[in-house]
Amino acid sequence: MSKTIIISNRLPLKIALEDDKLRVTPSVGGLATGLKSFHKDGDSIWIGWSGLTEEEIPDHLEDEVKEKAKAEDCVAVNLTEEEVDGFYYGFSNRTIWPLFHYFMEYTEAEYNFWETYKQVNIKYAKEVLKYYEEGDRVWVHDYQLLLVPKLIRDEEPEAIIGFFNHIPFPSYEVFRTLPWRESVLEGMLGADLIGFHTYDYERHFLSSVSRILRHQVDFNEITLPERIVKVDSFPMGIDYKKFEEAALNHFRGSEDEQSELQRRLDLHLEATPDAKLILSIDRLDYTKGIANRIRAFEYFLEKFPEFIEKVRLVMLAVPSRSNVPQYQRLKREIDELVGRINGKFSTVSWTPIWYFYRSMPFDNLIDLYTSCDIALLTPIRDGMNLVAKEYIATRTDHTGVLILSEMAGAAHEMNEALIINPNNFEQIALTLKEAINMPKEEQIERNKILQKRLKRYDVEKWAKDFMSALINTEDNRRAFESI
Ligand code: ADQ
Repeated sequence: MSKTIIISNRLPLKIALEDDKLRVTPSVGGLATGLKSFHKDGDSIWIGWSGLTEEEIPDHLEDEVKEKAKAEDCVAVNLTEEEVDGFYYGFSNRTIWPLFHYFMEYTEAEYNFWETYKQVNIKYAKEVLKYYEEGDRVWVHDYQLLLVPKLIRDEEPEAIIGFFNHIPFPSYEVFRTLPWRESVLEGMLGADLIGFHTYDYERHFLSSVSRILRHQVDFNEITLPERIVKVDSFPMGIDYKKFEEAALNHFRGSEDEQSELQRRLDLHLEATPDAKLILSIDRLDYTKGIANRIRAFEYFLEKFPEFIEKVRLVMLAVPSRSNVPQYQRLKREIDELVGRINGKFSTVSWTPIWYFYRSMPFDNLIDLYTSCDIALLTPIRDGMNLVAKEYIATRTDHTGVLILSEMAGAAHEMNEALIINPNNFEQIALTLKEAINMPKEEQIERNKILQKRLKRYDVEKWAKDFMSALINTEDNRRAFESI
């Protein structure tokens, strides 16, 4: 029977070494949380890196790493420290990530990064080829593995290969600045189907293919000499039921079962019953607009001092890529901004910002989603943004207001949210005021529409849509061969 081979940089589980023992935890991040349910339910194996470098794994635990991965239908790719540096922290996160998010001033064109990226992509492709059998479908994910589709195609010309890009694809004018632009496009074109979150990213990609490689592009099909590649948008959904169910259970739980975080949130609500909690959750990343958000919040408190002691920004930032200099600088900037604003506005009984810099267990995420009246998500650029969708899914009484940046892919599907430009502090301040004063009936009306849509287009539907489009490309191939 044929299977699906999922391949991504990281596995959905993270293996760490503690006191000479292996500890397995779920991976955090959009791709892992989104695809996990598809992987669990279907006949698939998942190939990716476990999080431990070759140097970190003691010889006597090598087999155990493989077994731990296998127990979850996963295969761990071994990477050395040097490979992780050049491939992951280097080319992926210092070249492609900033470039694709329009942070050109952060984009480094380092030849050594590119060389390691190529080598590591070959390593991933080889691992896939070990498990590939005729009739299998291969689904490659994200910007760390842009060359893998072609590397597999070169060895298995008949393979059915899909590629999904989880981050934006930039406009041609930005993409063309990449020294290795041809190789990157050719790598992706090894796939039969290339998916993006939005129509805009799809158009940008097609325009780069036609202008850089000069291939014929008709609507959303690219004609190569030997086959046709289909390009389409598949906006990724969330595991809606999981979030809805978790929120419902949360309200059913007794006081004894409450987390410390929930007790603190409840204390806040008791002490200031008419105060509003404003939530933000992101990986600590410059694309997420965290510093902008804090500055906009400062502007809001200055412009509308009547809200002092009446609002609180609850900000969860998950540590991410802390080896990359820009992330270290951003961390310092945020620490300083939070300190300055708390110092400037705090009263004896109130601090404007509660800031958590850590990863939190799932239950605590639910505590936050269900307790906060407003979610303020202000990315400067974001492929999709699943947090926006998760917040809405947990609002089981349909209240709550989502303020969302127009730069997030999710904004295309969430028109009923309050959409803002993350660079416009004036607009953010006015929108925060609007959100605080929004009547319950209006909140309910907006959220019911959003919930209906998110429930229908959940992650399962997303994966199924992508897979059926991938299977349909076989027809394309037959049609092409008969010409
Ligand atoms: P990310 O940049 O990681 O994903 P996002 O889509 O918001 O961004 O996903 C974050 C995920 O991590 C959410 O599912 C959230 O629940 C989870 N998470 C956040 N904080 C957590 C914490 N403290 N503990 C546990 N889990 C936490 C990339 C792209 C996005 C795109 C996704 C999916 O950058 O634009 O939406 O992939 O394609």
